[in-house]
Amino acid sequence: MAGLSLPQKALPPKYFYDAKGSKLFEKICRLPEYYLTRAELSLTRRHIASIGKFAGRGCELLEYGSGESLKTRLLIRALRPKAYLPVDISASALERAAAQLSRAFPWLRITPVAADFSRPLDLPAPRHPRVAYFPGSTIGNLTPEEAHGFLARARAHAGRMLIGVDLRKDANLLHAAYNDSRGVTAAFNLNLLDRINRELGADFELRRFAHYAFYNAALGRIEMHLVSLEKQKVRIGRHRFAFERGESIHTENSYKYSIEGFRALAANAGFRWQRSWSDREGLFALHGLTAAV
Ligand code: AVI
Repeated sequence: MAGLSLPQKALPPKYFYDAKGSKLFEKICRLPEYYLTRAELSLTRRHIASIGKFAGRGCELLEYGSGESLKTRLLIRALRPKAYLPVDISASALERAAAQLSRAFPWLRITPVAADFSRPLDLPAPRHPRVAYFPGSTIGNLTPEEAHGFLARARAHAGRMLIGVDLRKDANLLHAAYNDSRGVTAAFNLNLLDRINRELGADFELRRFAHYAFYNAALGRIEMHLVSLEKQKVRIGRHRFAFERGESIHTENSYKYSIEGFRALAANAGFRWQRSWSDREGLFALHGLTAAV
């Protein structure tokens, strides 16, 4: 309600991920235009030995996100962690991931934590050095201030961190990744309204809104919006919201960082940048950080 009452209506992107939204996101990751997942997977495969060396074998692996991905599996195989703690806001995604991973790695102690990692977390005390893993460039969905807060909190959870971040690049490539030809990203964006209808008793008509995504070069971010195609009123429970034709709800930012830009962000939050690994095309980076003393 607060977000929809702002002059520029806005909703936090973490609400995309109900069961349907999480499924749609998995579909996005397999789209030909969405290079992020493939680039991160290929850099992880390419550099797994040196990534493993940086993280250290026998650690506790804390992953922000549900982690059923191939990247997580590669890392688990390379690190042989003593424990694996996936943290995710979506209980359904967390359950699925934990079940699949315990089948693949029966020797692994898995402690799922259902929580919103954009807030302070209550984690079990570590028994071994803890390494935090935050793949997928999800940090890009936070504002730089939120990203600073997140990293500062993560510093208290783990002495080392592996963090996947999308690099700055040609705007056309970025544009295509967030405006895929099959309309999956549009469905992912619009599901937010459907979710509000289902869970909060609202009457958004999805055909009266359109997905809109563009690269804001000045701020180094993709912005996703839902644009009202006509002047209309929408009811959510007892509340009413008016939309002008062309007015939008800002639903997501996806910040892109140069290596230097990310290094500065990490340093301000108390992490020392040690090194980064990249895919052959230089699209995506995985950064290795250590907590500064
Ligand atoms: C999860 N996150 C990193 C994705 C991104 O690229 O910002 C979410 C997404 N939004 C549209 N497509 C994918």
